[in-house]
Amino acid sequence: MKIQKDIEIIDVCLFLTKSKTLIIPDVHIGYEEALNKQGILIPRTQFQEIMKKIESIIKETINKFKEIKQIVIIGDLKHEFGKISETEWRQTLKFLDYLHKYCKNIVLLKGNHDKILGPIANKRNLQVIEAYEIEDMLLVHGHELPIVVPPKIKTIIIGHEHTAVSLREGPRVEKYKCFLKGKWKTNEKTTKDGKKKIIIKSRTLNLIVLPSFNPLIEGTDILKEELLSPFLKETKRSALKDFEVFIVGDKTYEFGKIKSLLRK
Ligand SMILES: [Mn+2]
Repeated sequence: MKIQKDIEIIDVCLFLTKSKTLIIPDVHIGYEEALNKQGILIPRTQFQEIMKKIESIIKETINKFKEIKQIVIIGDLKHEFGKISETEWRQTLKFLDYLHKYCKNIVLLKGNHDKILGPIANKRNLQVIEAYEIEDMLLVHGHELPIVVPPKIKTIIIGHEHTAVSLREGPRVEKYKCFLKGKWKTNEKTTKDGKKKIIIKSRTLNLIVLPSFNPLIEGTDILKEELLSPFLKETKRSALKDFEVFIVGDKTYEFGKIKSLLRK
């Protein structure tokens, strides 16, 4: 399904059809291990599920669009803060090597969980960067606002928030991952050029938010829970209600605006 001109939703990923770029959101490899360490015992099937999911997404993308020229991992490839466990090393490299079979050009964006992703990236000669520009789009993880948004940028794409929504179906309430699309305003800024004061006026850009990739992380209910990303936190509640919701199920469902979900 198309979320915006030249941007397609493939499961929990986005595909930029012009540059043939696949954007992969928060994979959080090692999440299960971290839960296990906290004493929460769950079967360790997460990585198999992650691999199954990425395989199906890559296949679907190639079927529809023939090739993938570039892959951008939009932050939080791995879960644990601080150190890298042996399992994480192995699984993260396996994940990257799988992607590399289909696409030689992989870009790693830094997430808030990626404090020391560097050593893993070095092993595969990849660079970890803060932000990535493609055409008129700026890709960032979303835990921090960008210091500058270049004038040519019209759309910002982020992950981090793990957006989801709870829907009632008869007596059951089920949580679904979802994409959000809305407007985001940059802050007005004043800088100086010598003695001259320059005011950079506020601009309104398109904002697209991806859900989490990890099957174990359903995410934050955007209708009920507190939002994390400064992109969404700083957007007024009233403006947030105008964001459009795309729900990820057996396929993508266009659900209209947040305010229409609130009435249901
Ligand atoms: Mn994050």
